[in-house]
Amino acid sequence: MIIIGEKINGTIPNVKRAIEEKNEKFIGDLAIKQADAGADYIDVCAGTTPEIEVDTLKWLMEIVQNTVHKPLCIDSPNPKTIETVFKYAKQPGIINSVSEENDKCEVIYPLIKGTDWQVIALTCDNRGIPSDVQTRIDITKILVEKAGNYGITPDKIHIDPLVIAVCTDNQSLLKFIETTKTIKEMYPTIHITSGLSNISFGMPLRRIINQNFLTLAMYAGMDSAIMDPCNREMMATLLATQVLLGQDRHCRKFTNAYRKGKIGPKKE
Ligand code: THG
Repeated sequence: MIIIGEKINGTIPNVKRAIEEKNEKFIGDLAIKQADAGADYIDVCAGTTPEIEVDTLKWLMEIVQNTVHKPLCIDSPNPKTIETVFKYAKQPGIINSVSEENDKCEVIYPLIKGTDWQVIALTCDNRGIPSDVQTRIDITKILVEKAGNYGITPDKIHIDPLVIAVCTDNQSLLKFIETTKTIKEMYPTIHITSGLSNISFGMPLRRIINQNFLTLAMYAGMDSAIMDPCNREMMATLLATQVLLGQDRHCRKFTNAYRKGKIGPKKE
């Protein structure tokens, strides 16, 4: 599993405050905690008004890069913002994200052409998030085909099928699974990613729903997640699922995480 740590996001109230107060230590600590917990990439999202988004992202990127050696996942709905801050990244990471909305692909794909950068591609377009499987597949084909025009191969792409809250559509997970399986059949080397908390909006006991979503989605072929690696129950679920799916030889990752106190009882 590719773990993208989600905690440096200006839409989270205490992160928003740290950004306003220019609290470098708070942001740096979030980077360290996530890296220690097992994040492969550190997502940075300003979550601010467009006027100060570029400056905020640059500031976040600099702190993370001066604190940990993990690559970034640059998270902005605005491709122009990503284009502007891209040059401040010290090593290739992930762009979050492109989609079939407006000219996103045409701005982002040339930027990462010929590099080791990866990209998250959302299955939505100017009509919004599709409620059916077929439209998600159709959009995926276009996103992958356009990437190919820039020499960007499927192994560099993480498709995010944009899971809808299950209280809004009780077929939501089943559609996600069908989408995931079909895309993996079409492009065996592609990655499938998702946020883990969208599924449970509007529900009680969200953590239980999110954990079970992770297990079922991994079984269907999801191999990347935007998540809180400091959520110990979620990490235990992730590692246990890897064991059960034969993705953890000799159960080594699971037992090592347990020995180090990263899952199960805390060790000091
Ligand atoms: N897809 C893609 N990018 C995304 C999302 C997605 N970026 C933003 C978002 N969704 C993922 N990021 C977050 C960040 C924080 C939280 C949820 C999603 C959040 N955090 C709580 C906190 O940190 O306090 C609690 C986390 C927990 O305990 O699990 O709610 O879907 N491509």
